[in-house]
Amino acid sequence: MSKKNTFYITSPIYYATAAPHLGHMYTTIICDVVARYHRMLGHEVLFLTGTDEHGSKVYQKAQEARKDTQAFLDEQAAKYELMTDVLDISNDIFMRTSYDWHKKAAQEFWKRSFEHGDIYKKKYTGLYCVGCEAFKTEKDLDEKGLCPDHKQKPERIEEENYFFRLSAYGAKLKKLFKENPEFVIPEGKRKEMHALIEEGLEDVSISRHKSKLSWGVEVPGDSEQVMYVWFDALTNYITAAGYAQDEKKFKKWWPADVHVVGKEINRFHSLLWPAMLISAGVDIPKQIAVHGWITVDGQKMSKTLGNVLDPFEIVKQFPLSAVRYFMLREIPFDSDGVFSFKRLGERYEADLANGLGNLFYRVLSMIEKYTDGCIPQPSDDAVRTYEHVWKEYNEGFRAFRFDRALEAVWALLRSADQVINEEEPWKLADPAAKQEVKLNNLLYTLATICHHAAWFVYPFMPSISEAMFEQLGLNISEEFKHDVKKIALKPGTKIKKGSPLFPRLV
Ligand code: ME8
Repeated sequence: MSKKNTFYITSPIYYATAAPHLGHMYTTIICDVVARYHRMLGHEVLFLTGTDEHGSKVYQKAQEARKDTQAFLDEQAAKYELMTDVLDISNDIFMRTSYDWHKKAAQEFWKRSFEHGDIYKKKYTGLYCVGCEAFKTEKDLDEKGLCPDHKQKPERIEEENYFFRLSAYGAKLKKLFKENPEFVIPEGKRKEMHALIEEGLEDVSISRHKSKLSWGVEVPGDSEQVMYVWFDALTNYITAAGYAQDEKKFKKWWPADVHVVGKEINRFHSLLWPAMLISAGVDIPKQIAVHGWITVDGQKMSKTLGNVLDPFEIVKQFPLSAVRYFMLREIPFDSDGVFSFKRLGERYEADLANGLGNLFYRVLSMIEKYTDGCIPQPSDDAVRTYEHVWKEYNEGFRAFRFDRALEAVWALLRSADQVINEEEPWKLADPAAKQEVKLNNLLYTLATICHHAAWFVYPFMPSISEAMFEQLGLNISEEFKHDVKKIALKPGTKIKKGSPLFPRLV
């Protein structure tokens, strides 16, 4: 974590070729959860998402749609922006690479790398997969000569292009990986990148002749060429932070704390991007966090394959909070995973309605009934800070293992259910039992667990967390002014029990 108390997180910027799908939703939710976690801890956060609006794929799609390219992009980008609203995404910036200020900054960056001697021109013949927006070698293709991810035959391209001297950065990247073992997480993904460095890196083509592709950022000093889409797209992360426009802002936010990406674009972020930055004399980001794929029948869900689920439809069928929770609880960050409505329904019932929702409702009902709707005064000095849970929760976040962070919280919730079953507060509440002190201590403990749970679930389910604070008689924005280590419920606080957090689905 940054010592500056700031935290800059980015999602990939998505190709504005078609409407967003579940894969984009997944990454964007992950970033939102991390951004909200840091804000909850009192850090100042910059969270970037957006759209990638250059390159062959975008251009071809606009042509197919028989639309003016920019008008087509405006329509597509609007869908991604709408996704951020519908999913309650708290991004600070929605970046579009067709913005003029981005183009200027990308050109400035190119010049720095050019001046450093890392950009040169040469004649080239290669196989280009439009789906990946990347050149392929024969060994990257399957037995039928198709790109294994997109099931498409790459185009043979022959032209004179600018190249970036990636081959010169093997030793520097090796050093970077050695000195920063967590530069790429999880470890398996770091090892894959390390193996590529060991195999030897080749220079990469970073421009296209305008006669072949005109839709891109013009190469400075050469009006016949446009930048290769990845060169332009990667620089969005610095331009959004103020590069070449606002020194003060840039100093505040850069280097980014983490770029979150899917595994198919790991190599662009973990190898090409750091090399480009070193070349241009800019600091490299602190971490690349690489997640697995949501698959359908064992294949990546993708626009090109056409096997996609629509985020807007999903949240019509299930409450948004449940979907956000489910995706991060069900699919471990480092694995591929399947999205199934059946599993979502099961987790809704078990973890949310019967788990968190039921416990919360039970505890507040008992406080209403036995202590006049006020948080009771405990008589003991039992420790109720749940440090062990916070530790596992924080470790889960550090490793991007949200499933583990949530499991630690749900273990706490289960322990609360168990205490209720063992101590039977309804018996303690019988005046004849003369157990008022014990009852107050128990209810205070249970309320405190609910209070901590409201914090814990905030990044995942912000509106549920807000409702929990409110029903506990608190206010979320006042709460978040407190240091998380010192949170405590004030005895005497009047609760405001409301309707169940997770109503039964019909
Ligand atoms: O690659 N499972 O854009 P893109 C999980 N513009 N995540 C998935 C997914 C799936 N099935 N499908 C997509 C690009 N994603 C470039 C990025 S960044 C400078 C430029 C998510 O529209 C995942 O994060 O193809 C993946 O890396 C990203 O969407 C790719 O989106």
